[in-house]
Amino acid sequence: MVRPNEEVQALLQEYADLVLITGGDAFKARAYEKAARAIGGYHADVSKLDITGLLEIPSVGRSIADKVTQYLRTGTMPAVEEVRAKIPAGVRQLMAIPTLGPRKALTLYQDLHISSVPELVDAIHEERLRDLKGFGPRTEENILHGIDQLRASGDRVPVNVAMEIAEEIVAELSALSGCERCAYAGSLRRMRETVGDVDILVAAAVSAPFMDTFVRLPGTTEVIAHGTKKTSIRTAKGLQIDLRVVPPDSWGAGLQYFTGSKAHNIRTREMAVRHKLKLSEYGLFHAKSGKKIVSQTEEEVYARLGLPWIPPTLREDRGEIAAALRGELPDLVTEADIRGDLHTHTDLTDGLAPLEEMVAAAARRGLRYYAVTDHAPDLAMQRMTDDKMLAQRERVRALDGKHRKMRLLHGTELNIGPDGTVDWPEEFLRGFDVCVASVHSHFRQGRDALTRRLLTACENPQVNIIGHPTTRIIGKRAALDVDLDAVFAACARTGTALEINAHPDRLDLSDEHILRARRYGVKFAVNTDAHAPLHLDFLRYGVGIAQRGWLTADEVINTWTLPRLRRFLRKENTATGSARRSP
Ligand code: DGT
Ligand code: CA
Ligand code: CA
Ligand code: ZN
Repeated sequence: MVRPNEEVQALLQEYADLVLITGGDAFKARAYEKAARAIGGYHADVSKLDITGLLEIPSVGRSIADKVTQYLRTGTMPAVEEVRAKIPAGVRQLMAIPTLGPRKALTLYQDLHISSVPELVDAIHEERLRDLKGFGPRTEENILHGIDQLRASGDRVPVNVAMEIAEEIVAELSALSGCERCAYAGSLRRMRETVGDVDILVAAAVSAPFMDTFVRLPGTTEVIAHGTKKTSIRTAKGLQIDLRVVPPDSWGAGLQYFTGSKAHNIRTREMAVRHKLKLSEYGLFHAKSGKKIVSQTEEEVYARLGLPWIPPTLREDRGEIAAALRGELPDLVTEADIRGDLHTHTDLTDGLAPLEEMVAAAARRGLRYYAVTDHAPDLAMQRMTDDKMLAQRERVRALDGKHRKMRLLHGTELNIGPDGTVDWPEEFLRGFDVCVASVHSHFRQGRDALTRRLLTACENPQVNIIGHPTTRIIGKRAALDVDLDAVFAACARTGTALEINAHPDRLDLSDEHILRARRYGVKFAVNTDAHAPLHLDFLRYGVGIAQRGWLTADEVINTWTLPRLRRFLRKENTATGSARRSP
């Protein structure tokens, strides 16, 4: 079930890690890392490409293409095996700890023979790291914090990984005869940012054919339980999938029950009790007589409890029942509401595809506007210059209008420097249609400095959107330690939008931060931050998180018409609205 592209990506990424950890050439490691990402994001199945086809993938040169061919033919990549043999697997795990890079991991292994996370924790508690060069009490604290984060994300998988597998299985099971309904439920249907296990529900009179097909799916590596009501399997990546088959008549009650969350279900069950009813996965029953009242659809179940249907993304017991009772459920933003993407990259910086390809892919998705926002020069490794940026602008302008229904905006992703200033002077910035500004360095300045830094960016009349505002990488890097309430207030006051970065590794802002920010009247932008055409598909996860933050379309600037968006981008009628962008 894993795409060959992802297999190859993981292998090349591992190779890059191993090169770094063995003190190898950093340039070489970067080349492999780039190729890994390029292959992971490539539209065609690599296992169907010959050497010429492979060489057409950006960042893939002869030597990498040869290694990939070898792997696809034989199932192993000798270069990887060779370095693997030199380094225990546990040392690679050390590298995965946030804040602990390959160099430190190698030092720990060579000097203290530490080759696993538990060994590292022991060594810290015994203060054995103190004598190493470059390790102080602060480093220890950071490492322990990093280990906590790693554990907190535990065995949960990113929502997109779970979604791809779930959709394949739903398609397989839906094709079987006797399948009346089939859907995924649980945290995946609620679009949580990570998923513990996938829950799939089928409505059918006879369950055996579904259970049997399920355990025989090519991605199944372990059968945990095989029953008539519930069967659980594990995939190669360790993800558990539960399949439940319910009688067709119980579909609505089953879907409501297995969608959860548990906390939401406790509320609905309590409401049932107050109505002298009993709610289970089989239906809503009279408490006394046991007579079934409704069970076929979710709508019926909610209606009989005196509630409108509640969208799954709201079912977290965060006030949705009370809002529903008052008739005040938000009219949630949907993927169809999104008219444009305001944060995307091309191969002019670290994107994988040329401008024309990105734009064509966006047009195919039916977007009405699309902003190209490559990295600004202070992110030194991207080697941006004024001339390159202006030349790109010419290309964007020339391309604008070629896709009948979609307009192009030229923008940039600025770097918010340690003092809050950005890459270019105001005059140069005025030439852009839209500026995203993000923190890409100096993550640990301390709370006051970081807060001031973000406030300064908001006050900048040319900054329209704060990109991935907390810079967290799920399971890898913690959110910035910053006074978010001050930032939210500043965004509202200055007409600066907060990004909801849709990349499944980021989903930044998170749902909880969105809930807090919206109380300040902040506007949001749900952006993909696409570095390849395939990444445009991440939009759905950004919209999922926006829904979990209770957002309506009106609060999301990229659902607006282009004229309304352009007025917002001028930052007029706000505290900093003095300097206008050129028309
Ligand atoms: P996850 O898998 O940790 O990401 O979160 P969920 O919400 O998918 O949780 P899961 O898979 O344990 O259970 C699926 C749904 O089943 C859950 O959202 C609500 C429903 N459920 C209701 N009551 C219970 C209960 O007592 N035990 C379990 N296991 N599930 C329950
Ligand atoms: Ca689940
Ligand atoms: Ca489950
Ligand atoms: Zn960025």
